This record gives sequence, structure tokens and C-alpha cells, in this order.
Amino acid sequence: MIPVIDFSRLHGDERVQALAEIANGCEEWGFFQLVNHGIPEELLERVKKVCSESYQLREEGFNASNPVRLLNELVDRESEGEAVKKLKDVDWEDVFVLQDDKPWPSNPPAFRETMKEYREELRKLAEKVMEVMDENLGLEKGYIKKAFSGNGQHEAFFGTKVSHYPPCSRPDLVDGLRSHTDAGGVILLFQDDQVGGLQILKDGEWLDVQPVKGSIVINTGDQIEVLSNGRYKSTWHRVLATRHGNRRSVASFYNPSLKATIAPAAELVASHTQVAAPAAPSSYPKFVFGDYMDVYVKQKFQAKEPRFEAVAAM
Ligand SMILES: O=C(O)CCC(=O)C(=O)O
Ligand SMILES: [Fe+2]
Repeated sequence: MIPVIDFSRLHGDERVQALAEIANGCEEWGFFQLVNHGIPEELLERVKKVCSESYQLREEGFNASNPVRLLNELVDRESEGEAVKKLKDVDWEDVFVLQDDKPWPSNPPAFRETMKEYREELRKLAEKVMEVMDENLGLEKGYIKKAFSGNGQHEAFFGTKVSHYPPCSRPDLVDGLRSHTDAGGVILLFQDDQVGGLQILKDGEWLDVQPVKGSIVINTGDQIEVLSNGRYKSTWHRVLATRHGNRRSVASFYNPSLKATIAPAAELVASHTQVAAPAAPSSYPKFVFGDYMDVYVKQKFQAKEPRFEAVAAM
């Protein structure tokens, strides 16, 4: 089971223990779930409601979309006796992204206000989680945030992706979302508490990220892996399509600015050779995050190592 961590314990007698659990979540799993994270349950309920309503307004669009058309074609070919293989180029999902400077859906009427409030809360939570990572990594408080904003010269990226994974008659022939690691920094996921489907790859096995009502799932992307010089590896994950239920997930991405330069933190690289287990030599290049994203969009569903190599050569 993915670790479930009580975030409120950071402010009390059990702080050391809570820090250690988060360190373990980052080092061993790359994914963990936070409960008692301070986001009001009432707000989460409203987020569920407006997101589901917004999907209902979009449902016809999904039914006319590429994945539906491609799966129908595949099933037709199969019924004519052809041996068919799982679709490789599409995901069984309906998605849109919210960013501060882009237009948002205006329906249902409560959508904008609710999601604005939610994003403000989540941005604060992301920054708290990043400060815990700073502390656990032995970095100065605010290090990650500062790195993501190019030393305060730019604004870190904060986007929220609202996804639905509608019921699928043939989950053997298409994934909800194909396996990948996330490109960016810290990802905060408010997943469906009824319909599962998210899995992570750990020690060669796919494990469910079990739905826990009211929790926020945290995972780290490729940039935290680079910054931590490999201490916190970004974890492969995927979403399986399911026959029943329309899975909702709201993922918020706290990423570097496209203009920020990312590299392993100097404190985590080599030089302290006198300690028993020397810090690793630098295993990652230094690059501009926008260049990384140019590579990522073409290679999202492939291994991350070639992305680091490609960006090192730029
Ligand atoms: O919908 C989910 O549960 C996961 C989404 C995800 O992995 C992503 O957007 O990168
Ligand atoms: Fe992801």
C-alpha cells in the first residue's frame, strides 16, 4: 500500500516521525497520500461536484472523440476475425487544464470560483510539501521554490488538470492514461474516492494507489529527481481504464518556470567525500526547463533517461 501520512503531525510532538515518513515516501515510493492536510473537506466536496457537472456538459464531446472512434474501429476489426493489439497512441480520458492566464470553463456557474479557491489552497499545500522536501534533503528552506522560479526572476508554473476516465467496454485494448513519469516538480492529485485505476510501478510490480477519501496524493516529477540528484526518483505510473464508473481526478502541477535552469543541488553532489556514504557524483545535466518540456512532449510515454541525455546535448 502506498504510504498514507498524517500531515498535521508536522506541527506537534510527532514532527520528527512525520518528516521521516515523508522522506521515506519520497525516497522509496515517489508517491504518498496526505490526510489532515488542511484543505477543508467541504471545499473538496464542492470540487467533486463542479468537476462532475462540467464533465456531464462535455460527455457528448468525449463520445465523439478519437479514443472512442479508434476503439470502435479496433473492436470491429476484431469481430471480423483480425488479431488486434492494445491501442498505443491514445488515452481513454477527457481532460482540460486550468492555468491562471488562460480561459476557464464558465459552466457550471460555480466552477470558476470553486476551482480558484481550490487552486489557492493547493498551491499553498504544494509549497509546504516542498519545504518539507527542502528540510529532508538538507537544503535551505525555500530552495526548491526558489529553483523553480529561477531565483525569483520568473514565476513557477502552477497548472491544474481536470480529468475524467469514462467507462470503457474494453479496458484490455486501451489504457486510461499510458504509463509515464511526470515531467515537472511536485504533483498533488485529488483522485476519485470510489473508482480506482491509478497504479505505480514499484520493484517491477504495478501497485494500486488505493482511493482514500479526502486524501491528496503527492508525487514527484523528473525535476525533483534532477534537483535531488536522484535521491527522489520520479515514479512510473498509469491509469487503467475501467468498465464501470467514471473516474474523476484533479491533478495540480507545481513545476519550474519554463525559463528556470534546473540542475542537481550543489549540496547533494559529490564534494562531501569524507562522509561514510559519499554523496553521489552529479548524475544529471543542467538545463533550461523549457528545453526539457520540448523533449518531453515528444517522449512522454518513454523512459526518462533519453530525455536527460537529449537535453544535456542541447
Ligand atoms: O488521473 C490520474 O490519476 C493521474 C494523472 C496523471 O498521471 C497525470 O496527469 O500525469
Ligand atoms: Fe502523471
